[in-house]
Amino acid sequence: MLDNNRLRIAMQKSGRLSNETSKLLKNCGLKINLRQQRLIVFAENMPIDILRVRDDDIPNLIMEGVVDLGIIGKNVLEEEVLNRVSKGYNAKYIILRKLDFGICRLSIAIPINKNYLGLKSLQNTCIATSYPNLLKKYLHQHHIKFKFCILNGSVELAPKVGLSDVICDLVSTGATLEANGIKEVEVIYNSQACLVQRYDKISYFKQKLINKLLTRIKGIIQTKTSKYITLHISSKKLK
Ligand code: PRT
Ligand code: ZN
Repeated sequence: MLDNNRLRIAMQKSGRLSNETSKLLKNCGLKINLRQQRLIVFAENMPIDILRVRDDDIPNLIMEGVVDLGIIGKNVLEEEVLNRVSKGYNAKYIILRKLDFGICRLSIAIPINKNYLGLKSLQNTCIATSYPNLLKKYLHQHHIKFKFCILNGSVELAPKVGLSDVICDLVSTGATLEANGIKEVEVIYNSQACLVQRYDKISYFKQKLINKLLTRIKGIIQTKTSKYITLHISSKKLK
């Protein structure tokens, strides 16, 4: 059984967010060895335990109060929030900070040789996606009725195999769409990795530790986006 007095942080075990997340935690001063296959890693120099899981599990771990913090793409978080709300489950959380990595967008895309005639042309189409809730929210706001077929990966394959001409998937550079003869026509959600805290009451001790981590994270992000400039001038020109 894990010690409840230690802060618990969930991170993606292996995937697009894991390298940046472990770099961030290490730059915060945590002494952790993430090279092992262990699913729980104990920081040696701070009362912090790291849970290494699939990214899709992080929102539930936060909203069920199993972990105190999680580092997760906003796309996965919001998709699960919408899912939980539709089932009547609690879906509360606090975003502490955007982390400036894992930047991507959820977009609707169609084959390159098809004309795009606006959102209305998607009426009654079938759209392949791994994000049915985000897609439903966006299209319902625009009064578009549609069907979706869920694919949990390789969504770009859908038009090639005749599953559906329209897809809705994450895009970062756009290279995957291009390589598969597909073009982006609507951006429906912008995302990046975020530090998320569980909503319910947290002990004073843990909150102090979270605040300390947050101050360090702010510093790390600021240094990443700033440049130090040194220049020499004569003292006469100093003013
Ligand atoms: O195994 P696990 O379930 O933990 O991981 P996963 O395979 O579900 O997710 P993973 O590691 O692929 O992505 C984790 C998170 O990274 C996503 O939820 C996003 O928040 C973020 N992210 C940032 C991306 C991308 N960029 C991205 N480009 N996630 C996926 N992609 C995929 C996209 O689905 C498409 O297939 O990359 C392809 C497009 O990339 P470009 O550069 O060619 O446009
Ligand atoms: Zn996943």
